[in-house]
Amino acid sequence: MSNIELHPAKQGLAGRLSVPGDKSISHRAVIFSSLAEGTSHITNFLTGEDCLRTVQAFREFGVAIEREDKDVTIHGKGINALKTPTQPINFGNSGTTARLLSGVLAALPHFSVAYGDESLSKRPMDRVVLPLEKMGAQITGRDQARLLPLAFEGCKLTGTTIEMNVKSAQVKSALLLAGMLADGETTVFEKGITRNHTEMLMSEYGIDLTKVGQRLTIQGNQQPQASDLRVPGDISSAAFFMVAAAITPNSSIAIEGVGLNPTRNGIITALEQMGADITVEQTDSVGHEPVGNIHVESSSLSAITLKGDLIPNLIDEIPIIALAATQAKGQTVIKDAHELKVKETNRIDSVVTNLRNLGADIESTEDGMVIHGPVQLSGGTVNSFGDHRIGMMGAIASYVSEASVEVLDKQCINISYPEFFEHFNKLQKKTS
Ligand code: SPQ
Repeated sequence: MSNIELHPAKQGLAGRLSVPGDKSISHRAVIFSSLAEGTSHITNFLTGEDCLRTVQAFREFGVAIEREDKDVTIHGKGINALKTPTQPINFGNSGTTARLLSGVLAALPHFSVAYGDESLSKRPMDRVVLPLEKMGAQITGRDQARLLPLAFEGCKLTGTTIEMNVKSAQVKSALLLAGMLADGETTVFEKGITRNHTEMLMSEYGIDLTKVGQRLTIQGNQQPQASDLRVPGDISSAAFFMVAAAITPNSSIAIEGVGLNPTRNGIITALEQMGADITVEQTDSVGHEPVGNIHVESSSLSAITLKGDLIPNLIDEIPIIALAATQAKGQTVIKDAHELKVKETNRIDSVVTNLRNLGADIESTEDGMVIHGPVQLSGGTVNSFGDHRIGMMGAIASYVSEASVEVLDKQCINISYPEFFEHFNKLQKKTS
């Protein structure tokens, strides 16, 4: 385990940066390109460990994938050319690989076995296994297939109608992928709006999908066609430095080329509601994804209440929003966020424990947390518990703490943001 000691940013933050490619889109681009017919080129691919798990999974199915840093070339030969993996597939720490590929593995005519690391082995898989079983999937696994490892018999699925009981883009995506490979028609009723990158990419790769309100319908036996794609910067990574600039005095930063998909931009809404000095300018679109630049200055923040439909739109940003709330005036309430309990860690517990250790006034609730601010954080130790977003929250807290912050197990940040510490150092103004 490697730790790092980080010091307050006494002079403030300044500069411009481009955050790495979007994690959700990078996973999905590999999935569609690997199932496609033809050669696909993906640029600005996220080289974080999670996305490399998805790459490795398709290599086990015999797909030829070349990678040179952030450029990935995938030589798809179509669904029928995939080969049966000869060994168990390691999904590592990646919930997205585990959930989305369950939809694919269940529907392909191949036997496969998948497992994950200690954290992923605790995360619920029944949310995908049960609806896939309704389509005829044959999946066995630990604790009645509630947990990894799972074994997929691999058989032809039959489309059906599924009403989702959890607001989850991973479950929706698993079912749409299974539906694309099944016989007949699959209809998925979403419980609420969640990130829609799977739907956007289906259209890029030539897959027909219809969406009417919360109802998604896909015809089976569709073969994706190769496509070239540039992955936008990840707004979930940008969020750490957006909050950093807002809470650190004497700061002004710009983050360029960030994906601004309306199902992912809740962090912008939250910071605007808190009164942050933030400007967003859309410059481009890649495929169906809007992209732009975000400029943030030091701000005087006020408390807010976050709840309901906004929660899925900023679910991965809640740790860093909680840090922002420690610097905001008043009582911030975050509710309807039970899903935080089944992430890489229980993120209600890991956020509250760590921010409290740094001196924050924060309590957990059954479905979120309550934070009183502003509080001068003292510094101390942040245990990432192996969760990348908790590690990054701790690192950003050091900018505004009185003394240094030691982040334990810093290498977990490579899961989603390999350049994090490079950017972290680059933005700090040096003493003149
Ligand atoms: O892949 P993983 O480990 O589940 O990653 C996380 C993250 O913080 O990076 C969650 F822990 O993001 C999920 C996100 O919470 C990525 C995701 C996706 O790409 O579809 C969707 C969200 O999960 P869910 O369960 O709400 O669909």
